[in-house]
Amino acid sequence: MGINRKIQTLDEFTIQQMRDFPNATGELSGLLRDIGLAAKRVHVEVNKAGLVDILGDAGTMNVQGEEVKKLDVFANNQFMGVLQHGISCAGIGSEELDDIVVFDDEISNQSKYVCLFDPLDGSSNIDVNVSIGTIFSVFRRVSELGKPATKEDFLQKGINQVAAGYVIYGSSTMLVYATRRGVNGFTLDQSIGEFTLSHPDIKCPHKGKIYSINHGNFFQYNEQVQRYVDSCQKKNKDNGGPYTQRYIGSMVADVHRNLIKGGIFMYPGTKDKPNGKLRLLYECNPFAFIVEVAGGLATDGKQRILEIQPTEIHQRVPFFVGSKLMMEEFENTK
Ligand code: AHM
Repeated sequence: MGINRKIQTLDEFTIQQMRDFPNATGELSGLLRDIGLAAKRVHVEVNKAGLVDILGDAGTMNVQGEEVKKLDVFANNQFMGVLQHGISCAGIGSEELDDIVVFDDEISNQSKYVCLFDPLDGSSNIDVNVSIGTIFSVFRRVSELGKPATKEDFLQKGINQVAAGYVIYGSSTMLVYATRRGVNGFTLDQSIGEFTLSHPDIKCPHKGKIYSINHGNFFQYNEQVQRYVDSCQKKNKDNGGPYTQRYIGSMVADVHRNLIKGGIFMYPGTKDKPNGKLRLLYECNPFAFIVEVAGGLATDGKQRILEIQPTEIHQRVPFFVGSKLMMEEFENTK
């Protein structure tokens, strides 16, 4: 994968892609533009987080019973705000909100898409200056156009995603998104305030040398996971090991690195929490889609993430995602 020197902005790129489809309405380009705008606003706040009183707790718990940080609230409001005021989204689901929000107005009811997002993933890392991110997922509605969106629009299998992506607020800010046609990465050029195409047509290497897992929970994992983690630490004739362990604890950064360099990321269930920690709709589905389009695989340890029929918007699943051959090594570990 080369770095593209010819500058193409996110808008130019999505419009160019749209031109290949004579019947395209431009709604998806509009939605991605809205997401890009919210991401730029969050980028600004993340970068000055150490300077202003935006760190620390907002003093409330989110629906998962976790502490909500102030930047989480800000990011949630930004993404919800741009999508509500845009013309491409009929409603949203957010990790931070109890329930879906349907934008029940004349224009939004005509919109083809709904969007699910985790506005600021890895928020426990905010106050220690570690990369954090936004994750999003876009579905075409199954409900009737012209009427308000319904819960069924959000409770679709991941395989139905039209687009999915993430923004990483790291050493630079990047927006990466996938459609069925490919995965492309855009780096924020601060001099012009635009995301510009820097990583065209990202492919996940079939094999890598990185495994990412919270080792602290090792004895809480099932035997298959324990054996696989053991094997990652050993050399055998096939694996070219031992592998390198890398775990930031900020999923966007961990999966982004493994997507580019090759690797496997695991957040298994534990004895106490058999479904793990990560949410199917806001975290696992979008990353499963992105990594699969890039040539990798994603499962819950038993079945493909993208085939899971969600039953509720905040459900959690164990998550294994990464390079194809490493995922197969894991699946073949008994
Ligand atoms: P958050 O929703 O509180 O931000 O938690 C999600 C994050 C992921 O980014 C990361 O992969 C995981 O939690 C790390 O969890 P743990 O500290 O249990 O390993």
